[in-house]
Amino acid sequence: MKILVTGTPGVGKTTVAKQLAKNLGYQYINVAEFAIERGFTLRFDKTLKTHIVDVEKLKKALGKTLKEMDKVVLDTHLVDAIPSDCVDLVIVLRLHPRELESRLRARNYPKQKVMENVEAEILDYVLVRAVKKLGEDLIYELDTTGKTTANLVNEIMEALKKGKRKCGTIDWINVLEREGLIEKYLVSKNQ
Ligand code: DAT
Repeated sequence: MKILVTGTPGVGKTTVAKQLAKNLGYQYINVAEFAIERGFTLRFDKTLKTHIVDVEKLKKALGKTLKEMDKVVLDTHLVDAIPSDCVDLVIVLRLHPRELESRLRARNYPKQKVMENVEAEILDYVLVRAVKKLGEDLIYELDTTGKTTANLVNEIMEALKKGKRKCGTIDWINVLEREGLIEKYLVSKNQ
């Protein structure tokens, strides 16, 4: 079984993926580290303080590595770098945009990077990429808001055991509208 844990940066992928791998006795691959260690980066974006990854090179190398592995948990927001025939289950972690914003601020991310990631979470960006690239049938989408890592890992183990899949159940736009927060996040800064 090969499990991908994905989601917008800051939702808790690394924390959950490491604990899940530990509980299952699986190997763990942090795809960002894998890419940097092998030099699959094109440049460093100083404004966003982030490495721009050569997705095609990374995908090829990951494909090779994953073919030789059986029990592994992978962690990345770069769904496009995952070869489609190489994973059996895709966990898409979601987080309330307000909580995501405060976590990314706490990480001292540049303001632009915080807002881009919060908008991506609101607009289901990673989920949509995962559906398109890997297929809805592999996806288990999980709202992490207010849940502990232990809770989340238990829920994933349960989904694994029962073969449960879940996709398209989270609608942040609706939630933000109800909470009166939609304009804070989605109204153009020029208005
Ligand atoms: P990601 O790998 O998606 O970027 P992370 O695992 O590095 O995310 O976690 C981002 C931050 O959030 C980090 O400071 C730890 C914290 N965090 C992770 N899971 C959490 C949880 N279930 N509840 C509260 N905080 C959590």
